[in-house]
Amino acid sequence: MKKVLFFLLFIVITLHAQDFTKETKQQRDTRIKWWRDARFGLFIHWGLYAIPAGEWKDKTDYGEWIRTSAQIPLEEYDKFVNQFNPVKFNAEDWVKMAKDAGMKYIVITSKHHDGFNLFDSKETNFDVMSTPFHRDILKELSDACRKYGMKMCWYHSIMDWHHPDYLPRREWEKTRSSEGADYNRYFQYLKAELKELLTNYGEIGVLWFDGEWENTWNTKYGIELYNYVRSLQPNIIINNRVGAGRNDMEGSTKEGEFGGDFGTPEQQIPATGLPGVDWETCMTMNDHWGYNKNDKNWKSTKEILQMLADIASKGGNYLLNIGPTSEGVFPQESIDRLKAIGEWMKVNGESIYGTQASPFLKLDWGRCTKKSLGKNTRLYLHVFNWPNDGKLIVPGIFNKVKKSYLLSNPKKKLLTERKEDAVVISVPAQAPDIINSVIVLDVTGKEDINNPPVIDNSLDQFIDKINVPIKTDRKNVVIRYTLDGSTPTIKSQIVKSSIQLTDCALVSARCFRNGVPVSGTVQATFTKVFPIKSEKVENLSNGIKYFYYEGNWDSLPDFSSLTPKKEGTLSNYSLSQKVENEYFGFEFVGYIKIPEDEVYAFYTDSDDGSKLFIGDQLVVDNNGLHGVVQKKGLIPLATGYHPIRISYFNKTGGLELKVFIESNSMKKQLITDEMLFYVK
Ligand code: H79
Repeated sequence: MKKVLFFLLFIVITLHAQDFTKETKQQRDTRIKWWRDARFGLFIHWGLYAIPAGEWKDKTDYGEWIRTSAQIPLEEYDKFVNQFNPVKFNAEDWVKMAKDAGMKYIVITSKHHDGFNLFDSKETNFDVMSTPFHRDILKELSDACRKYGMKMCWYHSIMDWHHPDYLPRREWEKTRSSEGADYNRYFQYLKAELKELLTNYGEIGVLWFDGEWENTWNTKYGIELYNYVRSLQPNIIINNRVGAGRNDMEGSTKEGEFGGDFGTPEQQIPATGLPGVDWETCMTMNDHWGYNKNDKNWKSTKEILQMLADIASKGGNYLLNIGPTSEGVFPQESIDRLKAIGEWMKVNGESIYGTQASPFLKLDWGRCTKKSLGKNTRLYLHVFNWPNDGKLIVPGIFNKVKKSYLLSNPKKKLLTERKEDAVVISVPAQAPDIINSVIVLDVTGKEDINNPPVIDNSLDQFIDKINVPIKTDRKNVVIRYTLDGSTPTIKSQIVKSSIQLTDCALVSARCFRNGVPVSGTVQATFTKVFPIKSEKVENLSNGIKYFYYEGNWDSLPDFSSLTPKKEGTLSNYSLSQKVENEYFGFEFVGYIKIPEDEVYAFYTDSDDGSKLFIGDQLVVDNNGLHGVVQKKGLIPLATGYHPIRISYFNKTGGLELKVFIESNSMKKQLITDEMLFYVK
């Protein structure tokens, strides 16, 4: 009896696999802390593509994508396996160089899109053990990382141009049949490889997925993989490319989509960070990820270090790439840059590690990072442009200064004085560092910066009235406002979280404390409009008409001049009626039922382009050849039925179409079946 109970218990436990996507904020903060503190890591793109080194036939601009970009047949690419012999590879050298540069983690390509594995995998022969080198590179690297206190992390591609079960095939691979290929079996292979990577190499810091954008991958696989990886290493950190909802190279996760643990901007730094999420910018030192022997377009040490400060000032991490050669060494230009970066980090690392984003909206001379010192605050002023007159002006800060000094010379205190809402620091005539001199400014209490309040003008038109939220996160201030464009004074009305407008207005808002203004003024315009009349239509049924077209377009064609290949009705707009996976378009035509007189915002998320019309008016123009992009437009509508037309086209790559509606009194939501009608 006991045995049976234990067996049942075992079943219950195994069936109830843990859902790691549900954890408390505290659990998450604890897990991610080391990564947030680290701020700086090394990306390594290394594999068979290092052998051609970017050259194929008469072209020299290839990188790690060479197998697909140069359309190299599988059998021919496979020959690199017999040539891969990086005899100069020394794991400890690599780890020491990263460490001396101030990097805290290394992310290396356990497998890139070409499907080649840099480790000893029992799941495939397409791995390093089949090469003349015959050494488990990832074992040597992970041992070296452990020895030097570096976090070892894997980049593992979901897309795989080699595995027979991976789908789809490349469009140009006409002779590589996909008969018998089974994507679910590929998914099992992916998991089996990850099991090796997460059990044979000790503790792994990050799993960095990529190549998730093809049609075959979806959120369900993503969440399963996320949970699988964390079930093997509960504390591991996983990027958002495990899911299926990334905003292209901008790297944020689309609204409502599964986004793993952090966003992944690629080759770019988001203007104001990624609000509310952890993120990491990955970037090449020249123009290629994998080794390209002709690419001499190296970023300077100055550019790299200023980007590091810029990223830290926006609360992100920097993952800087190196593409080692087929001999197993870093390019000399990369080594030189690591060294120079290390020299700066030795003096100034404190201003990067464990810091938080800048409280200032903008600083003319550089950037700022921040640390909490109990009740007080330390600001690191990253000065890119040293003042000519020996006076560094820190604008709009109300805190009392405790002390200030150069990070390169902590013993010598710098003089500071208050000039109205600015602190002026007396600095030496010469910049201590021509790239970025860091000044510490310790102040009393939490930072109190003169940032203006924020007026929510996401809907800036209305019919009868509108509630406009106006907010600040500053303590002990009141917000005062005017509606006529004049600057708010101590006599102006006070905002209580939002204001109500019943007429056109130019809203101005400003923070006050103890009867004096303590911020600049922010303004936004709101316009009162008339709703567009609805139409009287009869014989309506729920649903929408669709017209399906085929063609090779770079932007939306005039569908009215084309003949549809197929047409019919559906309960909602959907791409399900397509015949081809590429080169097609749709028009959805019907009526939308509007619940009340209001200004409505419509959004389309589409890959590639789309447009949304209400009546004859183009409301959302999201045209063009692109990955998933969201565009928005406003229109005032009266209660009742309005003609709606949604046009969409796809050339190649991913496919997606989503349409949202929102108003002052309706939360943003997908258009539902109940809202759509067509004339029978
Ligand atoms: O590993 C490096 C690159 O090989 C890889 N990511 C970095 C870290 C990379 N893969 N693709 N790209 C970079 C750029 C390709 C973008 C596109 Fe797309 C793929 C354009 C169309 C398909 C992603 C998905 C952007 C739009 C849809």
